[in-house]
Amino acid sequence: MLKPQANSTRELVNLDGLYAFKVDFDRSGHTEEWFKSPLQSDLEMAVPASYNDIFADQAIRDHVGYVWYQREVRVPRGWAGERIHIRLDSATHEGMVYVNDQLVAQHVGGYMPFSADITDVVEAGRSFRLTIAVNNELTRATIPPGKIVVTEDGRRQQTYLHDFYNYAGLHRSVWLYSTPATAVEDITVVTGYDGDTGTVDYVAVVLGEGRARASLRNADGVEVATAEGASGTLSIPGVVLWQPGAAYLYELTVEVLDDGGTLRDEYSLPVGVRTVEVEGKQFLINGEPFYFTGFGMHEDHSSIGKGHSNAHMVNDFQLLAWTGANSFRTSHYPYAEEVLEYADRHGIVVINETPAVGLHLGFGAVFGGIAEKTYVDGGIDGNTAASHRQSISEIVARDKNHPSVVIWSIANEPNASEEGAREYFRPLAELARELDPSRPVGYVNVMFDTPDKELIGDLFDVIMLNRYYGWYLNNGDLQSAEQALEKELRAWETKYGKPMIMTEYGADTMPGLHSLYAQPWSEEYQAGFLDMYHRVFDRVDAMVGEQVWNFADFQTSNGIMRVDGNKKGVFTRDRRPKAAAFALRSRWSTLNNRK
Ligand code: BDP
Repeated sequence: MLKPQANSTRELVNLDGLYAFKVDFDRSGHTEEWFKSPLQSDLEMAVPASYNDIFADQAIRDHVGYVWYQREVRVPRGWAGERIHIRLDSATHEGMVYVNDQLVAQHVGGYMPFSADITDVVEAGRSFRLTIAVNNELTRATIPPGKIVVTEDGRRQQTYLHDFYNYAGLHRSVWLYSTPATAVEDITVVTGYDGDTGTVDYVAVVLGEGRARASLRNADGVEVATAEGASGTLSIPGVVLWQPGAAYLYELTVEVLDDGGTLRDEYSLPVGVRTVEVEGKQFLINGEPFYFTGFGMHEDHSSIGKGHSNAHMVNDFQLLAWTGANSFRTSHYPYAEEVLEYADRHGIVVINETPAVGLHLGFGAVFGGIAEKTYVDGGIDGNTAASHRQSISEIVARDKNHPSVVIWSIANEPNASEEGAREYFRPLAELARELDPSRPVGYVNVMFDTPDKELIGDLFDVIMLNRYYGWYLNNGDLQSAEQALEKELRAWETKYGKPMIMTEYGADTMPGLHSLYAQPWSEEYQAGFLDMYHRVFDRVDAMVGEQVWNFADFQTSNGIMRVDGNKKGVFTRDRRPKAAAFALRSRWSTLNNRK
């Protein structure tokens, strides 16, 4: 799944900006065929952004169902004879794309790109009406799952078991692009090294007839290796490895030539040469033990919600660097591709997570409902599993070539102790490994599924734990929390003997609330809480990483446990530091990142 690019054989037009916008309150847009004429609405909506917080209208914010976007698009004159495609970097959670009167693409899964070849329905030099219907509904068959309930007075409400607001809309860019008839359709690279010789194994999928060749340039633009054919190995004498904190990228270019030697297509991809392995209780990058420091994050900002913004992204990365973080987890869904590209360029290590969050129906009780069984028909069942397979396949297809990505996290806090968990997860773990044998695979474990109850850890390479001793348990009593935490970590170490990462630990904190005492919600309590965890991590051998929950405060659904969202951020939602940020900066900038 190659990201579109402009080069000597391909053109790219960005379609971000303002679109006509209409909320489908009566669910009549499809029957009335709104795509066939200009949308009857005064509203305009910016792309990319979530629409929820833009309109000062509760009905729009709470809407469950489709919203419609529309604009005119002109196909460049010079594109005659080329294949023409439309691509949405995401539509949350379902997108239906119409070119004039025709449906050209439909995709479910809110955090992944999809595209359509529209060559046959558009004309170079002419314009067309682009209409996109975006649906925010979540059901037990979607990833993440959710459930729509109907109130007594007939209003539909979206419920879900994950702790972040169900922002929706066109969160990422929209593109029009051209490719030649003979084209590079996909590239997969796997890197390695032997001594100071690096290797880049590449496999290209080529559409149409042509002779493929590959070349590799170093960061100075000097060609260092070439190979003939659609697949092969490029060797790099005196390789410079991609290292955490010291990124180095080569550029791989795959070209397709016709019989006469004329260039038909080319595609270039940044490549970082590095290896990732699990050995005993260690996590190795380039053969050296790596210790993760950083955060679980969210794509979340005020006004734009989950909309991608390069300015906010750069600011978030700068704050990561300021704290001394070397990594983050894309909790709880794949982030915009720009985020991974940035991490590639700056040597930040990523745990890349699918949107499989909320697969624990026992959590219903926590969110004010009832605790249900998870692995039953109509619960997390075969339909959910089919979407989950799609999520895993798509995240690997999109992100397999990023050196920054070192672990696939295939789920966050699923029920891992109930009957059915093994049957559900075994094929998914196998699928992830089959699609990408080059990276460790894990899932993130919830606090209820302690090592005495948990049933699936042996299916994975790393143990990733979210723990809240001192918050949801032992609230305000960090001494008891410290003992309980250490006891549990040692039990995991004994049970599996695998590398362990604390993927979440944190305390809700009101900025500006101070206390001399161990008082939950105060800035001092958050700092003391983290400090306690760090003491324990430093005593447990198998711990190979710490990622605080969360990087910044973020919006959630309503509930008595949330005050305008989740306040476990080390930064506020507008990215001001709480006291804990300084404490982390002091630990992480002095901590030797290799334990
Ligand atoms: C965990 C979830 C995370 C929540 C966090 C919390 O993985 O999404 O936001 O707890 O409660 O259950 O703050």
